[in-house]
Amino acid sequence: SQTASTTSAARPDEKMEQGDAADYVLKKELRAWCWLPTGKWELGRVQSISRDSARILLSDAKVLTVPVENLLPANPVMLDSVDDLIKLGYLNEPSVLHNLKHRYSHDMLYTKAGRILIAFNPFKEVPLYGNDYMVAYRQKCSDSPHVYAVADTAFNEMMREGTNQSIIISGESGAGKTETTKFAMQYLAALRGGSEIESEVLQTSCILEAFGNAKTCRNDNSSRFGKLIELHFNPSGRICGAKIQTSHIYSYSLCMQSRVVQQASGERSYHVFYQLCAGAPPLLKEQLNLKPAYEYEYLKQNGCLTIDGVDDAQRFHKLMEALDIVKISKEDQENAFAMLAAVLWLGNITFTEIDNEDHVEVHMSEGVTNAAKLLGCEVCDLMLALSTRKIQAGNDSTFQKLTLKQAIDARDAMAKLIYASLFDWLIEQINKSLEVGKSRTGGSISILDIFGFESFHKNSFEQFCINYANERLQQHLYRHLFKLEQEEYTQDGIDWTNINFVDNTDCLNLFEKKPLGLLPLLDEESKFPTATDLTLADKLKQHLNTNPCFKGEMEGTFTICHYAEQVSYDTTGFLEKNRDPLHLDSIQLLLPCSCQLSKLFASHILKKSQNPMGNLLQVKDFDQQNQSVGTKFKVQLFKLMQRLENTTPHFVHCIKPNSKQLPGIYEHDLVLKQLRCCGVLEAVRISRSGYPTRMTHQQFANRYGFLLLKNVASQDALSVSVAILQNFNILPEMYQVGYTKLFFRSGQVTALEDIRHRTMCGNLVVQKYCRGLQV
Ligand code: AOV
Ligand code: MG
Repeated sequence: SQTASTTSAARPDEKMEQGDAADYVLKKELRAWCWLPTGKWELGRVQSISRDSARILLSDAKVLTVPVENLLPANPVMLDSVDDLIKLGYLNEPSVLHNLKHRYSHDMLYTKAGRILIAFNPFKEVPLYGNDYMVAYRQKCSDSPHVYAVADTAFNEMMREGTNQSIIISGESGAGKTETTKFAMQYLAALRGGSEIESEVLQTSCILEAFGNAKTCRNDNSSRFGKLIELHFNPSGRICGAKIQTSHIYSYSLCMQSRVVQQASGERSYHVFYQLCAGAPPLLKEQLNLKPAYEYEYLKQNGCLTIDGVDDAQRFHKLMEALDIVKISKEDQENAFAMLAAVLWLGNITFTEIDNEDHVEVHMSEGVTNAAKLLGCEVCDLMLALSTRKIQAGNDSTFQKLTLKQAIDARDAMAKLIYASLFDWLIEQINKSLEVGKSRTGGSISILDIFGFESFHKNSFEQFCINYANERLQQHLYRHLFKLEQEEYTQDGIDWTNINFVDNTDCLNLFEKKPLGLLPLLDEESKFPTATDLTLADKLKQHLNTNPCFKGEMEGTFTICHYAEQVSYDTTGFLEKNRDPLHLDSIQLLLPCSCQLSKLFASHILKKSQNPMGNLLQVKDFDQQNQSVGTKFKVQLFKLMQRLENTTPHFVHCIKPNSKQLPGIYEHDLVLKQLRCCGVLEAVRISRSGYPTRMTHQQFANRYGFLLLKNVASQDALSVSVAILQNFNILPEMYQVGYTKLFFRSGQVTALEDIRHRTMCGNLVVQKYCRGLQV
């Protein structure tokens, strides 16, 4: 049996007694330190163990008697700050959390969890980045986990094997995905850097953030779109081009657009509007009749116009510089700014009632005149388009007057359509400028930065789509982790058939399965003109209530059991958002405009909706035969996943340590929730059900060989290893011997470490030496 001195060696100031921990494995594992479930997990010292309860001493000197099965074993102190969770003898939740907290409080932001890199957001500047660090990772002088190391691995693998790589960055809003993406890009651009294209690629972030990011209550610089950046390299490892894909993950009527016309309190519209108003040079201001941001309805409605510590005017200058570097012509830049100003002026258009049936006409104001001028149309045409609907009957057309609500919708729809088109157009221009030349490419690295899993008080169609995307991404992660795990076992010739593995296929089926999945049922219901959000909820409940991932509830709500957590959705607005009706009168107005971009946007939308024969549809043919938003989103997602499927993935998961966006605060529950969400614990669990601890024969023999107390120097590493395993009674089901490595079940090495400690004990110098070592 264990004696007190053996395990407390790591904490020499403490003495402990331990009862006879004979056969019961858990008792055996509860050698000295354990975790108690006291609301949150608390570290305690085992004083004694009786038949089924244990006496535990807490840090506040209280002693509790607790049922043994409620306790979890804690790791020895030497494992307090391992840089890979896989090295922890015990992989239980509190041990993982304790390790991460310890590292975070010492500004060690990065920790590996097997094949996933965990990245904490410090919410402050930390000296971990910049040229010196990049050089250190490039020259392999540092082996502590870092996003640079991930980028380096991806790069080397691409160069060595000629395979395309991907870096998949996940995490909840404000966790640091976009910043991490930039660090990875900077590293890859610096590897063989120095030419023009690298700086062009880096400047795209500034442009994308201006047009696609906004202040939300969770993140002052929240990406409201998903992006996949494909960096192409030539055979010598220099970046030779890049391609950005954005439309894959969001769609026309998703959150991206509604922000243009409306924001929740404490939030802003897209940065670029405020930057333009604050920073446009005098001449541009005059051309666009620009006013300060507080003059525009779309910007001023909730009173949030600035962000602490951000100078919008200065950002605008940066933006113009970036547009220059990416070689967007001055003319195109001015056209784009004109479209932004047009959107702002549209928002200032008001209506007056003209009869007692609530019909309206456009109130003549500088809003209409400026908007018409910027769009390149006649004022009267714009007024007509915003207050009437054209009805085509044969060759005749009549105009139906709009009500106030319809007119406001028409105005906002036009603003949204222009902004979304502008965003797409801008990406297209950037891609043209970064296009990979004809030269042979040596491979690519794609970096994915999307919006993370969301669960709010009230969850709507946006969250439904975002969380569905995250389910897909999660499956990608599961499949690869498991596949790679298997490969490692197979390569080393060990038997892996007894490893269980659970994934989220059931939940994905709930979304996708035809005809009775959430998306097909939603599409079906969207086709009925008389359907409502309540009939949708009923329909889902009727068909899906037997599905274990689904719960139909009262009053138009339902719950999905996601891989991360249960989320309850409110069906209000689902049908309308899924149908995504296009505002034809806007297109009809813009098509003949004299302004180049207005025309282009309108024809683009028409072209995108070509009929199956490939003929361009006329405006009059263009009706609701459009694909639904849900289906479009799914198709985009599949295309995106296909691109990732042919790459070797590297996973980075960002963690937000607190919800206050402040440095130095570690909110235990928040971190735990994210770890559960992202599947890190799940990934760790997958490893645990396998053989998480690996050592080469040589490493093992070197570390424990002296315990055999006989001279083994002449023997080969494998024989020494086998002798150790036998001598110390490691049960055969607890390890496997591979061709090059030994694979251990969780906790097994901890037992050997104990013996090693005991043997080396009594000598404080040695002890100190051991504590400094990271195993
Ligand atoms: P996100 O991309 O994950 O959120 P960001 O990358 O925008 O989150 O990070 C949010 C903020 O955290 C940044 O603006 C920085 O102030 C800070 N931050 C993040 N990472 C670091 C770091 N490594 N060092 C210093 N500061 C950092 V969203 O786009 O909302 O899901 O949709
Ligand atoms: Mg982001």
